[in-house]
Amino acid sequence: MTQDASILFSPFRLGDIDLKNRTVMAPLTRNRATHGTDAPNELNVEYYRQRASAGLIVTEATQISQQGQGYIWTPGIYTPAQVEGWKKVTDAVHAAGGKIFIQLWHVGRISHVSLQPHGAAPVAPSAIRADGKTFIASGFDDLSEPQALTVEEIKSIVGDYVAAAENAKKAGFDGIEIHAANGYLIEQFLKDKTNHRTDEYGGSVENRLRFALEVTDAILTVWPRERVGIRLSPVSAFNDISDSDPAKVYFPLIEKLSARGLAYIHLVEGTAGVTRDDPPFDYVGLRKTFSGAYIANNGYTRDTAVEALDANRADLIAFGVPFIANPDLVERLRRNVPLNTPDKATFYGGDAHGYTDYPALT
Ligand code: 8OZ
Repeated sequence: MTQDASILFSPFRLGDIDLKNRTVMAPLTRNRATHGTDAPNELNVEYYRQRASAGLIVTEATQISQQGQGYIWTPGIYTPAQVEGWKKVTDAVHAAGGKIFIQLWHVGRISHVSLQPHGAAPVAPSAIRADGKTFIASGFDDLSEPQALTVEEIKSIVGDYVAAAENAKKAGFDGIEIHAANGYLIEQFLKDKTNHRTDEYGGSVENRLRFALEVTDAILTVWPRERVGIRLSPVSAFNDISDSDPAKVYFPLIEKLSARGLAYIHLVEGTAGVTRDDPPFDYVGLRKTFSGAYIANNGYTRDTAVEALDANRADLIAFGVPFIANPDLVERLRRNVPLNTPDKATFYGGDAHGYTDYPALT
């Protein structure tokens, strides 16, 4: 039986941008920026150019400062060389008819002293070490013990987001995705396992939302609301994080983001690559609470994507791993033909192998 999948290939107006189809290339960390400068290079240009048939590309998570970095060879957007590198990426994607948002990232406690300015401790809402490892020059090592941010330091990080947002404009991006998911800094403020503060940034839900909303409002001083989205993962356990009552945090957050008129919320449903429905969460309710578009992510296939769009549970579907292995994913989904097999060994770091050499259909 052939399913009518046409909805997946139908156009969609996101904010004030016309997307040519309902697929989104999810943000994917690949650790292939230029060693030493963390600037995008010609290989990265080719990788994104190959994938420009997505309705929207969201770039790999991109640090707003050196302090915001947690893994080696991830790109930044805080130096002129990085802006120049990204400009080549956006030019290539636009020339190929695509649209591209940059995902702005601060890892908070998910980092290592060897990646931090002057070997300092990583920063976090509270001085609680994450149980986990990161990828540094010498291989995998334990995440470092973070130091709790002062209020002054929090304000300074908000300033780093503004500078990064301005750089993103110079680099020619179509918009910004705020990375507030997967256990990184913004989520560390949102969730109570990682936020034990007793000042205005911790304790009550209102206080735990404060940092996310300050970052959002700061970015909205640089970009129009139609060009700003946010990625969230209410129940994700990735990076040793949890909240005792996620609905109590995420419904008020979405109400506030909706009032600001953001273009979209991008939901990691469940824990990326692990589970979609454990624990359960009312994503449909969240979608109804929000005025803008809803991008669904995590383990969608052609069939489940079409099903979610047909049932009006999502406006757009973000595919991650399938876009790693299939530069022409959209065409393969359209023709309903087999996908290339992803090679996990080449996901993080390395060269063109497993990056730009996955074959397209002929
Ligand atoms: C996998 C490896 C490193 C980083 C995320 C930025 O989960 C990431 C990431 C994923 O959002």
